[in-house]
Amino acid sequence: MDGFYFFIPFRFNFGAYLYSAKGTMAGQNIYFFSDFHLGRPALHSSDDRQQLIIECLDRIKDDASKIYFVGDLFDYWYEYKHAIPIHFTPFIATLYSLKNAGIEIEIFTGNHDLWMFGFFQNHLGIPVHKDPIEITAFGKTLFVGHGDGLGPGDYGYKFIKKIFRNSVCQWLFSRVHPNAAIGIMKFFSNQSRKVNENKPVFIDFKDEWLVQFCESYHPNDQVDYFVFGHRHLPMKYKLESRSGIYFNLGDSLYHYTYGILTDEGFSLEQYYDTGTSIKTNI
Ligand SMILES: [Mn+2]
Repeated sequence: MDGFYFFIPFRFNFGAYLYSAKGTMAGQNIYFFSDFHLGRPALHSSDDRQQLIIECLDRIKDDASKIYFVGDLFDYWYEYKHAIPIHFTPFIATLYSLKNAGIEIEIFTGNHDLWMFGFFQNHLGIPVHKDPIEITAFGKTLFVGHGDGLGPGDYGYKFIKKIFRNSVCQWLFSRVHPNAAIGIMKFFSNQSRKVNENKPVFIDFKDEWLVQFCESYHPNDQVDYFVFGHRHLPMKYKLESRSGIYFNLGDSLYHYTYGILTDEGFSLEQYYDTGTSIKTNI
């Protein structure tokens, strides 16, 4: 037994030595991704994009303490009591290994994947947020959410969201066999290949609903960074009628961008060059 007690601290110390020797101390930084829309073909096929995302997560994991996935990870998602869509298995396996590597993960639902009923929480131990939250880290306050249904306009979607969140509608949909239900969702997702109409168009910051939401957000509430997805356009906008900066995380359809919070503040990065740039007023 003496040997046993001696062996455990020795292993821990040796492990710490190995980590510092490699220069890969446990990560501190907090990462934010949104709008993968897995299942939908865009600049690349969904499977190729899934692979690019997984490679990016593999590169950042050593300096990450936490990763927020800020909505629309899946172009379609429906989970049954005993079944989930199979097409995102590599990404879901990656979430599992990131969790096992000690990285905290939290997911927000988006307007495409709001039907998350417990799979991520119960089988992967990942909290799922359906509404925006405030985060405090590195002395900064962040207001983080997908961004759907915030600000003026978007009335059609705001109505649909009520139906989608209705438990009777969800119960009815659950009676449809997964081969049919997921098959139909996959079919419609693939339709976007024909039109390529989903590429977002930017006109002016003043016309951006999420900018308007941030500008009018409780002026006395301290928020340093507003962080949203949904718009599919990477943006950094210094607010004019209150303090704080609005960031949009962009997407992994056409921009391949993410946000990172370090002790130096929040910034947007691109992990795969598509020749696009971040829209900003600073
Ligand atoms: Mn989206």
